[in-house]
Amino acid sequence: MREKFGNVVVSRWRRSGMASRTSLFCLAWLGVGTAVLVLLLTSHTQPQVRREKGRADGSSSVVEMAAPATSVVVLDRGNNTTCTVNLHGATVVSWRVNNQEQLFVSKQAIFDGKRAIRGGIPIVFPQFGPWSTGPQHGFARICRWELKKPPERLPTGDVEAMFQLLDNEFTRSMWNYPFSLTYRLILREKELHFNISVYNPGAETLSFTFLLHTYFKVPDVRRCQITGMRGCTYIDKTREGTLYQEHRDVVTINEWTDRIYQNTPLEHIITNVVSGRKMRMQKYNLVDTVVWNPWIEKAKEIPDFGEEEFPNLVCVEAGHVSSPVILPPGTVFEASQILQVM
Ligand code: TA6
Repeated sequence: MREKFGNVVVSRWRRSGMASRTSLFCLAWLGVGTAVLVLLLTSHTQPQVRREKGRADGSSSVVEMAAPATSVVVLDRGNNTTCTVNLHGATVVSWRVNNQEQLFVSKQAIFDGKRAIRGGIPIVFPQFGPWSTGPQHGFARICRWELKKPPERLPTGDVEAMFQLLDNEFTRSMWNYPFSLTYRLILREKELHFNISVYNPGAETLSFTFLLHTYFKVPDVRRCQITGMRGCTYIDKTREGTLYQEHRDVVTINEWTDRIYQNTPLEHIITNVVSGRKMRMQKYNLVDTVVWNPWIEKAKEIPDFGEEEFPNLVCVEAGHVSSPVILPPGTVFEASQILQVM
């Protein structure tokens, strides 16, 4: 810009050049300063979260926490109906139906990517209970699973996602067999569907037990009733594993309860779950049902569990545990569970 200042013009330019270089310099520093400020601000308000872009239809988001210990996958069906899965154990840590949480997760639960998560739906495989070559309830609930298929909205409006665990050095150090464990979840309006398949790609027959260790959130476990156990035999782990037969139409819980009901029917109804509603559990190829509540004394022995929390959960766990699944080479074990809020 030529202005009639003689060399001033130049200098303005120059000055203006100088001025513009100085202001550019300041602007640049201002920019850097602002960026740092924003970074600082955002890093404090939402620590440790980097949200990857969700699908256009909003059916999903993958949230990666800074520590690789915790990655969660959110299936979002809309209408405040979501299912959140932690890749640590492919543990469902939340199932909200119209914004009502259906699952119990302890306030003392530890998310360190090492321990099993105390609550939600941990997956028990390949060993239910104490294990000579590995941790109680097996390694599936303490392994990091792969997100095989990110959440996708189906033509029905439901949202589906798939998770997978393959044998690795860690699993083979306890159970030296190749396997492929796949877990497909479908989030429906008032239902959550679980489809499990275990494939044996190896040359030897596999023998394992499997269970979905579901922690249902309840206002007061003393008011819950569980149907479908009448006539079934059960192993009572509170009485040295003695075998008994259930004579009641509905099972109620008013003390430490830890029972493996054998050959149970395909369906159970649990009453007085969240907001007094009923929960239907339907299961296929999961022949047993474990019922557990640690009550007062046992609750004190569990480090990642609040002593006062025992009234607010009931574990009703569909599984194949009282006898092992025998899986010859090249074959697949398939099982499923449907939870429905009634
Ligand atoms: O499924 C019931 C049960 O086997 C109980 O015996 C109790 O040990 C519970 O599981 C919790 O086990 P965990 O290994 O998660 O502490």
